[in-house]
Amino acid sequence: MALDPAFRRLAAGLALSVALLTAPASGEEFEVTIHHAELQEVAIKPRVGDTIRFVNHADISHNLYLTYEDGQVETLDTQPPRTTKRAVLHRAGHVVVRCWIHPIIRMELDVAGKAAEQ
Ligand SMILES: [Cu+2]
Repeated sequence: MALDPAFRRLAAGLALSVALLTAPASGEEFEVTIHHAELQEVAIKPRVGDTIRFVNHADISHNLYLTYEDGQVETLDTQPPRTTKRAVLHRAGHVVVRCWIHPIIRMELDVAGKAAEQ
């Protein structure tokens, strides 16, 4: 079954971009923006307790989920355009962020242990 060409263009154009926001005492907060752009590497170094804020700037809904290294999955539920979802990183290790609706969306990050543990 062939993908609709319009959808194919849309899927290929979806990307995540990342920005580091302020650093409140309880942990840093990173902003990940979902938009139509070239795929680009994202490099953030979050720690346990940090928050990732996902902002949907695309014209379509997403449904992001995080898969932790131990296999635990955290789903952020349906996210309509121009809405924000937050995920607090509660385990160290490798995390993969993907979208149930658009498998092209994928972001990987490594979550370090808490700073106090150093
Ligand atoms: Cu999506």
